[in-house]
Amino acid sequence: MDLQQIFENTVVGNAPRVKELTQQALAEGAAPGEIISRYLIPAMAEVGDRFERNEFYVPELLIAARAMQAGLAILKPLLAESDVNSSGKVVIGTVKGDLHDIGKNLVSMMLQGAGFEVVDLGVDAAPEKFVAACRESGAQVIALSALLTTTMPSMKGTIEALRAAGMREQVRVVIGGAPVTQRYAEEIGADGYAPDANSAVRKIRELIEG
Ligand code: B1M
Repeated sequence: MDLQQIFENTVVGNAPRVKELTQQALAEGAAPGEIISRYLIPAMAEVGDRFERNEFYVPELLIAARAMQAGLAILKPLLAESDVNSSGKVVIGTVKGDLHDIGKNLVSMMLQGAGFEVVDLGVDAAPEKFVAACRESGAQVIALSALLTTTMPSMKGTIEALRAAGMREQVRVVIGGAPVTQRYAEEIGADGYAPDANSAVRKIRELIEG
């Protein structure tokens, strides 16, 4: 089959077709990681470009995102199968006020695939929720995702909440998301920044291994 069809059907938001094509691609031997990095992620980048050019509006973004999730839902268990032994515990979430979760879900999946235990708080997660989840789970790392410039300050808020709870020394904080940069991580006192899902896994492993 022509794997490019996965890209094309994701861009136009045809979720049932993306599901079908993803299943077919796997049956024909395509690697789950390749389907994600070569077709699903570039499709969302294309959708973002069309949005910026005023060729797509919010409804198109939404249906494209649903189509991508349809593919990811099939791929997720396969990534988790490559699990070895637990590499550590991570609390992940999209920060308060922010509803974007595709990138965060990818990072979560890659972490699970790399053998981490992941507590996923979903979207719109307040600083106190991260602190409580860390306390309950004993996680060594918090991974924060933000896609909006207006929600980035909640990353700083989460670090402050950790400090106020007396937990800053035990928990490392890594941040990511399209508008986030290494410079911003340094500015707010985060322990690391990751531009994509693979580097998030690398960075978190580095921090846990010390
Ligand atoms: Co929104 N949106 N959106 N959106 N949306 C953006 C982010 C935007 C850049 C579009 C644009 O204007 N060009 C813009 C933000 C502008 C800004 O702040 N500077 C924007 C806007 C404005 C909005 C609304 C305000 C629109 C409106 O309502 N008027 C609204 C806000 C809602 C809210 O959150 N409160 C909104 C809504 C939505 C939808 C609901 C329609 C939908 C989200 C659906 C969903 O997530 N379930 C949506 C989408 C799909 C997008 C774009 C098109 C795509 C985002 C995406 O999923 N990318 C986006 C434009 C763009 O990014 N080009 C846009 C694919 C994903 C794989 O990449 O999330 O970057 P990404 O994740 C990467 C890395 O960043 C990194 O790894 C991932 C994998 O490589 N990463 C991490 C992410 N999190 C990490 C955490 C880590 C480490 C790495 O932890 C350590």
